[in-house]
Formats: sequence, structure tokens, C-alpha cells
Amino acid sequence: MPIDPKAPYDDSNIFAKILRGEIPCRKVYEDEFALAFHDINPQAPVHVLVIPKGRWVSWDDFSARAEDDEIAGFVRAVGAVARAEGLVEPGYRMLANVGQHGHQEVPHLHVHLFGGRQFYAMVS
Ligand code: D5M
Repeated sequence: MPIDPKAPYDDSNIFAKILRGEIPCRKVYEDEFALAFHDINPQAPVHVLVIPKGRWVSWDDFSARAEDDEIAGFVRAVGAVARAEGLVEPGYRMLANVGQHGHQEVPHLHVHLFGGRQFYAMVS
């Protein structure tokens, strides 16, 4: 079910539990601002999620209200993960689903990184 994008941050969401170490993840990267781990339901040979450490529901509230150093740190972390996973050549896809029409299911901001195969125009 897509999330309600206007709902307040829910500390019981699955990525909050991963950040608190309450449930495991296959971690690939961590720094002051971000944690990255393999998606449990991979859609490509490489499918990694990068999440900020702050309590942000989606790209919408993060981009509107996060401090500049947090935004910069997160954006740099996404790039660092792509490089660490060897995705830069020959390339990769990144996306963040937002709200109901974006079909965001987990109410903690996450950027998907997909790599390891050719992607084509998005159709659905
Ligand atoms: O995508 C949410 C993504 O989160 C979806 O690709 C599955 C993934 N997911 C859900 N639970 C886990 C755990 N526990 N570990 C790793 N990945 C997980 P969305 O953009 O919200 O539709």
C-alpha cells in the first residue's frame, strides 16, 4: 500500500528499525548522514537503497526542511554508494518514490540505486 505522504514520521517503520539496529540489513555503506543496504526484493543485479539517518518521510519533507549539511551529506552518500558498488561505468538508475502516485511503500525517505543491467524508458 502506498503511504500517506502527509502523515507524521512513524518511528515503527521498517527502515527506522534498521537504523536502530533492531532488524538486520545487508549493509553496503554507512556514514554520518546515510545508511545503504541491499533491497530485500531486488529488481536488478544490483539494487541498493540509500536512506538518510534523519526522520524524514519522503523527498518532499527532506528537500523542504532538512538542514543544508544533511542534504549535502545525503546526496554525497548516494554518489559514494554508486561508486563503491561499481555502478558509474557503464551507468545506473536512481529514483525515489514519493507518496501515493509515486507508489512509495516505506515511509522513510529512500533512494533506489539500480545497476548491473541495461535500463530502458520507464513505462509504469
Ligand atoms: O520501496 C520500498 C523498498 O523497500 C522495496 O523495494 C522493498 C524494500 N524493503 C522493504 N523491506 C525491506 C527490508 N527489511 N530490507 C531491505 N529492503 C526492504 P518503495 O520505494 O517504498 O516502493
